[in-house]
Amino acid sequence: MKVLLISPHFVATDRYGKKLGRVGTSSEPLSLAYLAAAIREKRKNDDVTILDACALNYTPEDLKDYLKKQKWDVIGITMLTPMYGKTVETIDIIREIDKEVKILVGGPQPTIFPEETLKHNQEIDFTIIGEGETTIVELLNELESDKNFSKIKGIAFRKDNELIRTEPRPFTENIDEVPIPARDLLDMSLYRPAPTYYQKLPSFIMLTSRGCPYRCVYCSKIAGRIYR
Ligand code: B12
Ligand code: SF4
Repeated sequence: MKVLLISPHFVATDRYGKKLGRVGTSSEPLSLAYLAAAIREKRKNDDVTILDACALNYTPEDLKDYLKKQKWDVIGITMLTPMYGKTVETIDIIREIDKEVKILVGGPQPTIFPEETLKHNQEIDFTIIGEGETTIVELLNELESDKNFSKIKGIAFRKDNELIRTEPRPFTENIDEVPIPARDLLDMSLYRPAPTYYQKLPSFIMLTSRGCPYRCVYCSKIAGRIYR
């Protein structure tokens, strides 16, 4: 299968405003790099690509041109709540060009609001709840075979106009089992931390744990309460 993973055009000025945007960090989309690595490890015949529309500063026209160049079977998008508008814009562009491609959306926003995200966006086929490495592999397997999506843990989808939410996906207990993010699919020269955070480039983000036991009220706690 040809799988495209997109990080929407949600740039530093969208996050920090015009003045601070110039010094805002630009970091690799770790979520997508983890997913790509899992797909490559478990589904050796797939062709997986990451499009970081944010780091590449893609306008809607650039995205259209990119999507017109080849046909994809599945497009996965990562979505934080503040990038809701940019994600919907991305989905609309995809659908304008390809009515058939399966669209999956994962990340904090669909993890917190899986049914609502589907309900308000008819073009999304699946929302992914929680960690995606195993879920995306199982979903690709099922899209290619029986299409019995109800058995896949950690997703929501539409069936006969009804919204179905499957059993929760347990967190990966031993995160050493998660493959190293596929940074080779990204142009790492595009990324840099905030100015006072580095001495030399290139730089990359390394995640050494998942989960947190604390209870800060503003935190989405999407990686669970257990420190792994
Ligand atoms: C490290 C981190 C950062 C780093 C690096 C982020 C990066 N490059 O990936 C920095 C400091 C740059 C950062 C910036 C921001 N962050 Co931040 N960040 C985190 C943190 C601590 C870990 C994220 C992470 O890398 N996790 C590891 C990866 C593997 O997990 P993941 O991203 O969740 O992806 C997994 C699943 O969600 C799922 N998934 C994700 N996308 C997709 C897509 C598909 C198709 C599928 C199938 C699955 C899937 O599968 C992935 C693999 O398991 C989280 C808190 C947390 N504990 O999760 C906050 C968090 C994600 N950040 C948050 C926010 C708000 C931001 C900013 C918007 C802040 C700002 N105002 O600028 C920016 C946005 C930057 C951007 N464009 O992504 C919020 C999001 C809240 C929300 N409701 O959306 C979080 C949840 C913290 C919080 N407040 O609760 N962040
Ligand atoms: S903000 Fe979230 S991840 Fe950070 S210490 Fe608080 S509860 Fe833990």
